[in-house]
Amino acid sequence: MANGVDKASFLSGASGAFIENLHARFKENPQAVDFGWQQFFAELGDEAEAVEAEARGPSWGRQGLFALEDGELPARAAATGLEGRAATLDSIRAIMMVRVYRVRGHLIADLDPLGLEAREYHPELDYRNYGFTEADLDRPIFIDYVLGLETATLREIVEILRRTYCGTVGYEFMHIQDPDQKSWIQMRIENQEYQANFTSEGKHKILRQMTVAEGFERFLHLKYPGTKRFGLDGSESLIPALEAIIRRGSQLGVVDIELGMPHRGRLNVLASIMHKSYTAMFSEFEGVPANPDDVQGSGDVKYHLGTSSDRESDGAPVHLSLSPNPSHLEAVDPVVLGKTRAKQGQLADDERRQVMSVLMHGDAAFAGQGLVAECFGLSQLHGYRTGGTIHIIVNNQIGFTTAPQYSRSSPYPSDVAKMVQAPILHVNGDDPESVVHVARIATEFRQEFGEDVVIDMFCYRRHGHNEGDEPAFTQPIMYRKIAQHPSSRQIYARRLAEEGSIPEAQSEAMVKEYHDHLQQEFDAAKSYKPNKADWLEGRWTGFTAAHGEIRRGRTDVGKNALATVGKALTQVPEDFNLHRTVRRLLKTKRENLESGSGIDWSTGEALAFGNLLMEGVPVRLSGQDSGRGTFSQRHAVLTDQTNEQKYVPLNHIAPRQAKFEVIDSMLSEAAVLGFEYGYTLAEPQALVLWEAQFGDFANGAQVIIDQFLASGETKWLRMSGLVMLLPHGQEGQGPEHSSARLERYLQICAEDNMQVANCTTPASYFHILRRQIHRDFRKPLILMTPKSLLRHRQAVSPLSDFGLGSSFHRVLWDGSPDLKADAKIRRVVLCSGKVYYDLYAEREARGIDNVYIFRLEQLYPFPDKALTEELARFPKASVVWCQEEPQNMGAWNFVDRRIEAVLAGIKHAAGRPIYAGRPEMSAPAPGTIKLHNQQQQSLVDAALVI
Ligand SMILES: Cc1ncc(C[n+]2csc(CCOP(=O)(O)OP(=O)(O)O)c2C)c(N)n1
Repeated sequence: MANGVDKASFLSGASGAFIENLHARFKENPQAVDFGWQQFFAELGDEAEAVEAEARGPSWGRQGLFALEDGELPARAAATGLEGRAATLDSIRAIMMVRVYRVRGHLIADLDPLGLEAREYHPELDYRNYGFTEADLDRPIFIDYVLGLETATLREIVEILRRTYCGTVGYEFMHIQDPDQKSWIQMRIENQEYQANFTSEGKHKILRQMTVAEGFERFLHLKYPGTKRFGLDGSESLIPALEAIIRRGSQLGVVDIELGMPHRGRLNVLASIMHKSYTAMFSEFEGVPANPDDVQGSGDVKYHLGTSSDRESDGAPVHLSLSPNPSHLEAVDPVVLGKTRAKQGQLADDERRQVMSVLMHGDAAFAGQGLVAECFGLSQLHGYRTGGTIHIIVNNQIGFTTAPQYSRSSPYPSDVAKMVQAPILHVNGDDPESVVHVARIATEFRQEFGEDVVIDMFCYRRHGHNEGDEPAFTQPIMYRKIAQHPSSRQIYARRLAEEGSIPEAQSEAMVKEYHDHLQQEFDAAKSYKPNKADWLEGRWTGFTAAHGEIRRGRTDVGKNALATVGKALTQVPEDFNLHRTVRRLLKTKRENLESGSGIDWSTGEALAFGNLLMEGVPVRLSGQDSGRGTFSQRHAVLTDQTNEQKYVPLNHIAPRQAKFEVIDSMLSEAAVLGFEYGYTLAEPQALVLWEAQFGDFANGAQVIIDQFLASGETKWLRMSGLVMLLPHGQEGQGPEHSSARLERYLQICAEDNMQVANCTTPASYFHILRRQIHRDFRKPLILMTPKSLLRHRQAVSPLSDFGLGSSFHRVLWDGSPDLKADAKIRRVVLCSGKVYYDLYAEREARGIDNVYIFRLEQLYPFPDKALTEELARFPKASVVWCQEEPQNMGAWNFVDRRIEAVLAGIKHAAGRPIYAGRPEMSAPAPGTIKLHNQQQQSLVDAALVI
């Protein structure tokens, strides 16, 4: 600040005492002043003493100011010359200090229940830093209603600031650029009307909640010592915080809260907030599975399970849903957001005030997991916004054994939330009233502004990471402190007794009463049997677990419906100024639809979407650049070339159609895929698709694929009909634009968990998409999608393949009319995806007529029945599996033994398939087109040459 300062003019101002004081501090310790001032004084060198004297100014000036009586200041300040200027400066300096308290007060707030770090002093929060001295403490200063007062003594100002900004709540909100939001928060903090004043009934409620939270953990500790429960011990105030959010939310119109949380305190939340029965929970501790025996699935550990509950808050119904989650910290966040968005759609909650997400986090995970930032990134985007999430960080100041200084580079775990300028409310977990207070502010903020807000609850973890873990191996000092530290409930109960609100005997009776209740439930748990699994309810009523072999569903569509959609696809409003290439594309599309031939991939897709929309099924497609399509193929959103207005043909088919949403997503894979997966959990009646830019990038979302899509149904009895569109194929584009890693998906296929397909025709694609909806169960569909085939002359379908009587086929026959009779076929080539067209072209070029090519349109569930029938036609032919992927990738390792089993089943002479494909490779594709072409040529050669 002092850099470049004109010394003369500066010193002639009335900032003398300020500079004097600063210089004195500089002399004592140069580091104690701002860097700019350090430079300033250093530059002055010997002159400094003289400057100080000059800065002190004429003695009469200061005396005059000190001589003021209370209340005289403003008038005198205005009326006088130098005195007025000095008084004004006092005001400015005091107001500067107020401002700095707003910015930095949290740095010395009493946040840590353990008091591990000395946080009492911060130089910028010292009044001396503003040119005041002790002698000024009782001098009145005109502060012009800042802090609600016209005039106050310095002592009063400091007291108010300390109380407001450095108590058991530390506020971070000055980074917010929106003036309305900032002043709203400031008002909630500074205005006396909004302070946390609890009635005796309110205090009683909080104590009761703390008693339940603590009592539950203690009871489990007693009955199941050393069993993992990831207890809430040390962070019990989470429970009153959640209760406050539910109550205040309900008062402000919330009817549904979607919750997500990690392991810590989950059982407590299940019991205390979700009201899961104690008997059910105790019986799970005894090892009884959570679901009845007749329900399939491998289940999950108890601290991952979710549940939903219908509660009442002051007579108003509130639905709560806690999502099940994997161990992977923060992975559930986008899933919860997607669920919230879907539910908002169902309630037509366009304002997003009725359905709200609440996400709980550990401090280490919040700071460390990139998904948190990705979710903040989604929070205000048009396709993904959910009206603001309340985040609660259960900041127990440790992550497993890792101390905060090793877990993050930022001062607080919450700093990542500043990327969206969320207000951050740090609070001491040992002060449950403050916790409830900030929970209310957070809820009100969310309802008022529809944006994210963070509660960072400082607390501690009484035991090890889990209850069998010894924390003193790594944090002996912290744990010595914790051992001596009374529980949050004890501290609160003592405080209430001291202030005369609730006598000690009463709070002790509360503890005993709750313990006795748990004991009764514990006794009842011995005979408890789960009788009903909580799935296929609500929106899922009428669905059933997948069964049987025939699963085509009715996917065909009548001529008229096809024509109606086709017309809408190729029409734009008269005055809409299309790009000429797009105009040409639409023209060709129209001609093809009219002639009933040459339907390409994107038209097949649009026909699938459009007909679903006409049937009342919403379609939601999100992915990077999905509106236009990565390969300029989709053009689902048309752009007027003069004014950039958008037109979405699929939303103009018929007046009563469902809505088509196509969203160009944020450049994230994990959060967006997680979001869409969450959407499907809440909305089985919509077709939801996520599209990777190239299939290669989907591995950025591997956690969502492994932990949710592949295993969600077996672990948690949660079905999903999500479609993943993954552009895939060897086309010489190098290692990162060639492979969707088909092998990865096939490797995690088991127990009928999902479907993996690689379609070769637009009609096949059309039917497989529609099949997602026209069945009474849901399974994720992993679909390899084409790139060059989007424009391949042969990769087209006649309109009749979409019409009545048509359906999806897991195995497609050879398309050539020029082949020899079955008995003369010497080789059968099995393949999947784009390589079919390479094989076909080469076979034609070479005039080969005794090689038959089958396409496996679906790889899982494996079409063994269809293959059995088809391969039996060629009992003497050799059988080849041809793929363009390297041998250690693609479908080979998956189909190899399955084809062998089919061959064995029909006693086929071939015995087992021969491999024709790329050799094993570490990167999925070569980097040069030359090598690509060589490899492609030789694999096609190997497949065709007998
Ligand atoms: C993605 C991921 N990586 C690692 C782990 C292993 N792990 C489980 S809990 C934990 C520490 C979490 O610390 P924090 O987020 O502060 O929560 P706390 O357990 O302290 O409540 C770790 C590293 C995990 N579950 N998920």
